[in-house]
Amino acid sequence: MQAAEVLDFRSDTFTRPSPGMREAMARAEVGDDVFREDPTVAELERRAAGLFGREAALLVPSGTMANLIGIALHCGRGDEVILERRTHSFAHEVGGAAALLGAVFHPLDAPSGILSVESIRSAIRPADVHEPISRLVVMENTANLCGGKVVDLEHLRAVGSLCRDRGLGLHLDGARIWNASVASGTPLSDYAAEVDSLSCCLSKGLGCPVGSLVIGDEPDIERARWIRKMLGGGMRQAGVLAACGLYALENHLDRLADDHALAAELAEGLGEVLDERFRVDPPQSNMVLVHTDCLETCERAVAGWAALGILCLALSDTTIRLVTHMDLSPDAASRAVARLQSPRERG
Ligand code: TLP
Repeated sequence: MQAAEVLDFRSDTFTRPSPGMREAMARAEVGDDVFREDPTVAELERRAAGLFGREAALLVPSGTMANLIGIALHCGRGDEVILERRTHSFAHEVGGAAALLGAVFHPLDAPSGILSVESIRSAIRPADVHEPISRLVVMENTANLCGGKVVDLEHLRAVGSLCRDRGLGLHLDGARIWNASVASGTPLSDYAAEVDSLSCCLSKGLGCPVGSLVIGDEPDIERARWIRKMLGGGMRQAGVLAACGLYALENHLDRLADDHALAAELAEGLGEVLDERFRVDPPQSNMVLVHTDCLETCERAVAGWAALGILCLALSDTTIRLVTHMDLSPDAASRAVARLQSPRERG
């Protein structure tokens, strides 16, 4: 008997380069990108800057480095970064901005995971010799740890306007800005117009093996190039990676709508088969959050589902995240739900 296919909902970071992408890598023209001699990297950076309607872009190895650079563009030692507690830069980037830049995090709790303009306004410090200087707001779109929520353009615009009025920078962690754009129909350039700097990842829903971009005005991106080198992120024949990015922008962007539809189908199915210990959030993009009544239910569900070949991650003691992506088959949601149908198997 054939083993059941593993349905890997842990993250869209688990996607592997497709055959077409591997061919693009093999064909890529390359050079030493630290010397700015890699034509494929240059093309990707030009293409991305154009897509976002900004002056320049820089390819970096990871979303973590892209955000660190974004923060470094605005903050020196002792400068404060206002962000929601579940923002990736605060929650999942190893405290890098504090450790490496000396920036101070000022995390706020927003019930929805998305900071209101009012909460940012009241978090901005007065000019007082006792207090750190509020320098930067970091927003995330989609907001990962609260279930891939889409920040709408009007809200980002209002935050941007507050930041400009009060002299703060605004950095957008757009690791999944592609998903936000496809889900909301908002052009990437409309989001990018509201922020000083933006990071985005090629290595998540777009299916690339490696790569993120920092996007913004030319002088900032020129500084970003120096910071990248300082962090050890200058890459040599990175055209093989940039070729993946170019391929993904051409072939994998619009199809994110399929991932969103799969997430919606999965959420609906889970809502039907899981019992009252579970509550399923309706997804806004490619993530489904399942809230459980206690730690034990959560742990038993993650382990029990894994035994059924359904892989997912616990985001907290009581929250499970399932992420849809291009390496799942179109029937992955119905197959997962079918496997969970027997009460004994639910965890
Ligand atoms: N997120 C990963 C994990 O680290 C949680 C995931 O599986 O979702 N910003 C956001 C919003 C992210 O979700 C991630 C990765 C990053 C930045 C960091 O990107 P990488 O992993 O390339 O450093």
